[in-house]
Amino acid sequence: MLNWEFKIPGINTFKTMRVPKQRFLIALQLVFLAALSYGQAERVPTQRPNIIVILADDLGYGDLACYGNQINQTPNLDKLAQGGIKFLDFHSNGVVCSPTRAALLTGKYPQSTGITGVITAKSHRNVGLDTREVLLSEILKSNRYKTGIVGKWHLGYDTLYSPVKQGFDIFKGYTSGNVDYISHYDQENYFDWWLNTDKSDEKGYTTDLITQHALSFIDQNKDSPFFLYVAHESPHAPYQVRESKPERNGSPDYKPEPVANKKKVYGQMIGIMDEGIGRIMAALDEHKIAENTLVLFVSDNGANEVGSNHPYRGHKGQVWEGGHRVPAIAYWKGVIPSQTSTELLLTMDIYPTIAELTGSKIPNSVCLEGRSFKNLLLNKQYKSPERPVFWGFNNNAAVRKGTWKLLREKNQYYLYDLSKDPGEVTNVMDGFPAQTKELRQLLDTWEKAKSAIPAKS
Ligand SMILES: [Ca+2]
Repeated sequence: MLNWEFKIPGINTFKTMRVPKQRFLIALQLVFLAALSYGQAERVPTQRPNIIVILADDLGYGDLACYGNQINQTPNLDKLAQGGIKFLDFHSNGVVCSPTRAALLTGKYPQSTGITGVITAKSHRNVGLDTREVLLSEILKSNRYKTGIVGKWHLGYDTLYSPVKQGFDIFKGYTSGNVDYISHYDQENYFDWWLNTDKSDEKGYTTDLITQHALSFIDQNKDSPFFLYVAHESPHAPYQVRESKPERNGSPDYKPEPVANKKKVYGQMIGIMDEGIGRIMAALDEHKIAENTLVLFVSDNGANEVGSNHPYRGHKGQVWEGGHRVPAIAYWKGVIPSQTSTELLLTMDIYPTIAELTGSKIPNSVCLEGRSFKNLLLNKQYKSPERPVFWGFNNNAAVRKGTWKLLREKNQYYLYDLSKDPGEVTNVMDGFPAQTKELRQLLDTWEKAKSAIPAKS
């Protein structure tokens, strides 16, 4: 056997080693392969990455600077969109709050869970997401993840339905659709700020409290895989910034001062949320876990009239695009390459995606309706699922297949090819009877199946 001589640097001197030729060639190959992989933009992600899902409340498609807003300042989200995937065709499953949250945590259409509408503070005090559902938090907890939710729950007021009974190790936030950002009373004047199952008179502006609790959760769990659900209140009403006076104090007789410039305050509220997201991202870098953490940002439904769903029609509560096409960003330092995606995705797809990414086992009894987009995130071969997708709220509903969308509002049907008419301006139902018939049948079948599931809200 021939021995080759080469030199490697020692601390003070060069040492000479004698290495068999074969081993030397293998080593050379390994160095070559390592150099090749170093040259690629993405790294192979870890087996059990941390997951942070940030849900904005009522943030419209056109509300962020990176989605074309000319007024609102969102430098941190813009940075994530620039460095990760900016989704252009991502949709909330619901057009109001509770249904989308049910879809996120169950991986199903909200109609499959009975959460078809808002779990209102007034009329649904005893209603909640069925505790027999196996939530995303539960499968991650079973996979030895630390799990936390900070912010809005809105899937049940009674502590029977508390997040800490459904897979979350901690819950710091509120159960209602919204709370006063300063006093933490909800719209029915129930005090609504919780640390797990106990009410907590914690002082502070809601958005800042959510950020602070997110930061301490990350700090406490940085050494183990974690799942953090940051359910922001921003920019949902009431329109308040840090220095605003409370609009509610628990008394129905309290008369707050009217908000002078709602649009301006709305933009500032988005800015404060963005600032908090910047702090979360900085914390990931500081703890050196950014390359081990997937961050998903998405809104729970379109904006109301105060915000912007530009360039889409309609708003929160409607099945026009503006009600459910939402800003969505995936960011994972060093793993996800910078790109824009036009894939059609929904909130319910997040559950199976995270389950697959983290290797979390989904019990056989669970029938997910969402589809994993893991390969899209990892820049591997990804084939968009061939599927129609549906929305429903009150008596209005919509179905989308490919670029075609049929919707029903106030018992009137409308058909659009979104590739030609994204703003849903001209109803082309009369010119496309075959598409109308197919989509109508799909929608009828879906609605019939879902109507067999009792609605709770
Ligand atoms: Ca909402």
